[in-house]
Amino acid sequence: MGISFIHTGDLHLGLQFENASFSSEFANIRRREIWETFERIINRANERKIDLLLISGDLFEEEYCSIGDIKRIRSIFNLLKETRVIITAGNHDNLSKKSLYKLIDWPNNVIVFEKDYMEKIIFKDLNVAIWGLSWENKLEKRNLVKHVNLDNHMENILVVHGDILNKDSMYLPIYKENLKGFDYVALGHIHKHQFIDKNIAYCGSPEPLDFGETGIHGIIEGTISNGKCMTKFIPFGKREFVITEIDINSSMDYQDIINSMVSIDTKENKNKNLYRIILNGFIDRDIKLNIRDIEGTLRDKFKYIEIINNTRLDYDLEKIEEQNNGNIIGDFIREMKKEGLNNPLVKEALYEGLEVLFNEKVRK
Ligand SMILES: [Mn+2]
Repeated sequence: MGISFIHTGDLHLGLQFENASFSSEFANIRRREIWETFERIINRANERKIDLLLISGDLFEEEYCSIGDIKRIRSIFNLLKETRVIITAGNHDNLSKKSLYKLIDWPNNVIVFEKDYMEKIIFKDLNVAIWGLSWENKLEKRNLVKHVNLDNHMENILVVHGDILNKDSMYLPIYKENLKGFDYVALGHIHKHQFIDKNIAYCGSPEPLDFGETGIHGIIEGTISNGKCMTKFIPFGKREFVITEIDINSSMDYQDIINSMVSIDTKENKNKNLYRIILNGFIDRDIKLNIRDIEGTLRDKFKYIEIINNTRLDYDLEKIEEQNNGNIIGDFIREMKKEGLNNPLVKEALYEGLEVLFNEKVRK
């Protein structure tokens, strides 16, 4: 016996990615992929005959969803054969008076917490009490997760969206000392998965949403049997966001620079993941990189790539010093050389100064 569960949340279905760096075309692709991953989670629950699907808030983006989207979520939940769904609303899908949650009837296997105080739902056949509460606003400074008396003859699970890392948070601060006795606490809000304790966890967003969410994303799967909770993080995201920095130096030619980017990962990963490449260092001033051009060139090698150019144009210092003997530029170079150009900070300062003196800034 025992209970099996999948813990997910922070899907943000319907998100428009207005703050992300993608084109609207890519935003559309990404939005579709989040729907697909939501369906994959449902399929997995069916395949593994999971008892409980715990959704810890931010299932959808209220602002961008229509009633059609909510009906689509319902029809996906309808695919579940044996799994019961327990939903707590977060800040992005909060249960305000005009909440989309309230506009449709949910199937019998789907329960949404409707109050902003601790309530429990009991499934007698599973011998489990599931506790939770939902947000009613976009901000929530109150500590709503109060200590509750648990029935120790049952397993007890808490599902909630909030911030356990900061007691002064505006995003529903949660005090760990109030969580004593729960067999599992399913948290939402922080998009990077993490175990606060072995039975208290943020599942993270199953599909990362932007370059602020690098690393592997997925879901948490677990079982509870006689008060013993076992959990496991399961990588489940279709793609990862990857940020890589590359050091360029002035001996590299155009093709070397292109190759340095192409060689950052395997072909398989480049077809799967989303890359932001940051170019640092010094670049031969005759090369004249056009970053948008390079992104275009590399588009057939990467599923998605964006380049940030932080390089500086290299200077022929000997020649400039000679040409400026006796004026401020010549003096400046000589003084900085004394400081030692092997120190990257000194070289940085010299180039920064020369760019100002020559009145040329690198075009980014
Ligand atoms: Mn979220």
